[in-house]
Amino acid sequence: MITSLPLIGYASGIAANDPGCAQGPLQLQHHLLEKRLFDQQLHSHWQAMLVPRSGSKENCLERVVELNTELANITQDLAQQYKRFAVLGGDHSCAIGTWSGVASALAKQQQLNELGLIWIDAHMDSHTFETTFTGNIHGMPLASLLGYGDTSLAHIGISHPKIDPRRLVLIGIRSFEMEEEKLLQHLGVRIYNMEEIEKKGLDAVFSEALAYIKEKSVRWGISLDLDGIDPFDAPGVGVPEANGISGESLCRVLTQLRQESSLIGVEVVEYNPYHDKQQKTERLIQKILLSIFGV
Ligand SMILES: [Mn+2]
Repeated sequence: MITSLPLIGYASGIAANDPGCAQGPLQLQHHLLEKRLFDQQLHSHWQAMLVPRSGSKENCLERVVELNTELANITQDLAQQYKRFAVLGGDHSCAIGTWSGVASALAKQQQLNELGLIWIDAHMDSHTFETTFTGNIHGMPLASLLGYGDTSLAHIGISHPKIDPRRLVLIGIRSFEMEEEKLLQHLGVRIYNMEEIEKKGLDAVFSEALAYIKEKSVRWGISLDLDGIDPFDAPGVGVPEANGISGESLCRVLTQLRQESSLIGVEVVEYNPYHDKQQKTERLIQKILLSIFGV
């Protein structure tokens, strides 16, 4: 039987400063991403396209919670059925829903705390409302998943922290605030910043990170913020940061995941088509999905 990869669009930018990324998954759908993948022998289908309720800045938190509760229900269902998935964003607040759903599924199978996560990003996304400078929730998903910050975010799905800090690695980091670093260092999270990647090479870093995650977790996932990639290769993001991971190298290391049966799912986020150049980022997203899920 041919299995088809469920694509879940998170068409929201309300948790970002630049809301243009809401258009990201809609653009991918409009440009027939699933057909392009099919041409390369990857079967996929749009399982859902999540759109936030309209509202104001004042009820943003409420709307982000609603949308992520919806997303968590979907990923919980898929994880329970051992179906791999790809969430396509939209701003990175979706990580709260994606991995809360998966953590809830694992909790039902007595595997709470067993979820591993590889987080590829230029930023640490580990602010809370107490530490944030911007108030943007897309800078907070990792703190929420670790059980910190606003409880309406941290308690989506189950009230327990979703990620054990010992089962988390960050790759590509190069822009963060002291408060975020302090939290992650205090928790003992393994962080591969760009300096280390430049020194050791992405292949070595990724292999090491993968081995670390696999050793400690029964099942695990990937959260890929496109701004982790160099803006030359992925210009279509809201918060570009110079000197990132090369798009080609990333696709190369991601092919390692094809054989990994314990990979639960992937999210690829922050695609902002308004900043894209010659559809570079759009094509890269397609290549990323093929690298991970292709034949
Ligand atoms: Mn991010």
